[in-house]
Amino acid sequence: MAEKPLVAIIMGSASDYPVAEPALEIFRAFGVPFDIEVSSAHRTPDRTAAYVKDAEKNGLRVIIAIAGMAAHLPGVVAAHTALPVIGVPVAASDLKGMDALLSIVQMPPGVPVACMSLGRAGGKNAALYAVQILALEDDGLAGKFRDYRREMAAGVEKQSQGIKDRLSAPDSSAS
Ligand code: RP5
Repeated sequence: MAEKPLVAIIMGSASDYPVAEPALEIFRAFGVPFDIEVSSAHRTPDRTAAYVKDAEKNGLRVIIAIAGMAAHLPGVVAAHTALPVIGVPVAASDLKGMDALLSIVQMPPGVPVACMSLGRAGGKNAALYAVQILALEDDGLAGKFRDYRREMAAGVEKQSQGIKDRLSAPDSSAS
C-alpha cells in the first residue's frame, strides 16, 4: 500500500500545475509522500473546506496552496486548519502575479500563511520549506536536507570554477 501523504498540494486551478511541478520533484527526491488536488476557494468552496478540515485527521502535516489572481486559497485553507499553510503566488493575469503576491503575503493578523516566491521558484521553495518542517521530527529527512544543501553548495563552486576555466582558456576572447 502507498504511504499516507504527509503534505497536500492544493491548486486553485489545473492551470496552476506548472508551478506545482517543481514541488513534486522535490517531494519525490526526498521521498515525502504527498497528495495533490485541484480545489478552488471560490469555485468549489465546500469541497475545499471539507478536504482541509479533515487534513490533520488524515495524517497530513503541511499544506501547500498554489493560486493566482485574487489568490484567497491559501488564506481560506489556513482558516480551516491548524496545520502550517504555505502559499505560492502564481502569475495568472495582466498584473503578472502582483495580485496573488499581495493577496497571499498580506494576511491580516491571526491567521498566518507563509508566502513563497512567485511561480515555479515558489513551488520548489514551498516543498523545501515543507521538508524543513517535517525534518524537525524526522532525523532521516533532516540528514537528506543537509545533503541537499551540501550538493547545492558544491554545484555553485563547480559553476564558479567553470566560468574561471572558460575565461582562462586561450580562445576565451572569441566567445
Ligand atoms: C485562481 O485563478 C487559480 O489559482 C488560477 O491561478 C487563476 C485562474 O484560473 P483558471 O481560470 O485558469 O482556471 O483561482
